[in-house]
Amino acid sequence: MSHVFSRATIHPLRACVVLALVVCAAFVMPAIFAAAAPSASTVEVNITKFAFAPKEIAIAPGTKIVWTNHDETPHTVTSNDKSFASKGLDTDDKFEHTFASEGDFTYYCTVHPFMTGVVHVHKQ
Ligand SMILES: [Cu+2]
Repeated sequence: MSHVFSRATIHPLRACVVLALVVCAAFVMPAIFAAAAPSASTVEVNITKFAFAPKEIAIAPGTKIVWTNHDETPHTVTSNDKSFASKGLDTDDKFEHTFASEGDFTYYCTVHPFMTGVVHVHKQ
């Protein structure tokens, strides 16, 4: 009886170790590979207090930027060369764009043209 009991108490510990290894393999290893290949990443830009934050950002080609409007006021993300343009973004709305090629891309909010930002896309 005591033999069964001790197996029952050790087994969850083993399961815990296995779980830790699985978590390590599932999350830590991809993170290491992702750090080695930054071209497939996503970067967040916040729209808050009538400004893009960060206003200026440098990324590698292939990076996706996700803008999120945290203001109570609608804003847009509109590039000066019209290569990308969001609809009017209400509170908590998101807009994303993947920058495939190198260059400097300036953008602004069509509702508030004083709101400007720039994305520098260069191999890093
Ligand atoms: Cu705006």
